[in-house]
Amino acid sequence: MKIRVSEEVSVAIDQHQPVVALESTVIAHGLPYPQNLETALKCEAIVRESGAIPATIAVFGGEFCVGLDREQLQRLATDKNIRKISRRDLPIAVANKLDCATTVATTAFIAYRAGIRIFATGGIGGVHRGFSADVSADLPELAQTPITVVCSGAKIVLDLPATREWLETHGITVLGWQCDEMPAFYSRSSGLAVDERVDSAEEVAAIAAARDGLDLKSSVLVTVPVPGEFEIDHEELETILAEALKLADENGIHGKEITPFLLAQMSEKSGGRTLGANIALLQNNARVAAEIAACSLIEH
Ligand code: PSU
Ligand code: MN
Repeated sequence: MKIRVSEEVSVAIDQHQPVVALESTVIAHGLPYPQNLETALKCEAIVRESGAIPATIAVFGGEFCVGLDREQLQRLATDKNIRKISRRDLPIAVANKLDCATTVATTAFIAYRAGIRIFATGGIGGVHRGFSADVSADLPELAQTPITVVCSGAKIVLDLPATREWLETHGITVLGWQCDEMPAFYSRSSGLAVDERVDSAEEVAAIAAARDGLDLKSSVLVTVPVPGEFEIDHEELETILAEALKLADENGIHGKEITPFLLAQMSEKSGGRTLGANIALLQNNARVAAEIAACSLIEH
């Protein structure tokens, strides 16, 4: 498999410096312009300030790219023809030389094969509400990729209890970053337990190292609550989400369009507060991931 790794990221990987992978679907399809570009740049800057090298991942002309330049980030943020790809789309993207944004599934796939072991995102995909046959390919990818994924749980538009059960059944270790409950994306609690609370990056690094020692192939999911000042009350959110779900149903929106549609609707209906929460949690997760990356290398 050919992966185009930027000079900076390539050197960092070779020299065993801490590297954090970042995804691109959130840029192309998860946030509006210009906040998407600003957030992508800010997350990279935060990773650097926290002592690691950022490696944003996308596909250009069918080539897997790890570590993007400003022009590539700009294209992801503005070009309406960027395709959102999951695992099933990988052969199409390569054969047809497409320009694509990578989801959690495909970012994890490429990051792992490039030699990166830590990845930060906002919220993973999961089991959808109402139509439980719609299960994001993020979940099986996490079950078969031994990396550490830092997120704020699964996106609130999903069936969180069903998603939590799926993670358990498939052996994905769910850690709570300084919390005892799995966060619910825009809200800090979900009522769903994590497998273990962790209070430091060292604890996460030790658990991931033990996973490798056991030759387990599943991800360690580090779930980090949205910073308190950006949290959105759960009940208020459910009201907004119910309206958005109804609208999606009326408009026949499904498949890979559903998540971006619901995120945009909620932002509109909350006067931009869900967008603010999403940006805050993305930045915070990038910081936590960089801290974990920095001490993971000492562990090895
Ligand atoms: N985190 C965010 N916003 C996003 C995503 C994550 O804060 O838009 C993206 C991720 O790329 C994730 C995808 O893989 O949403 C899930 O999409 P789906 O439900 O169609 O599998
Ligand atoms: Mn789906």
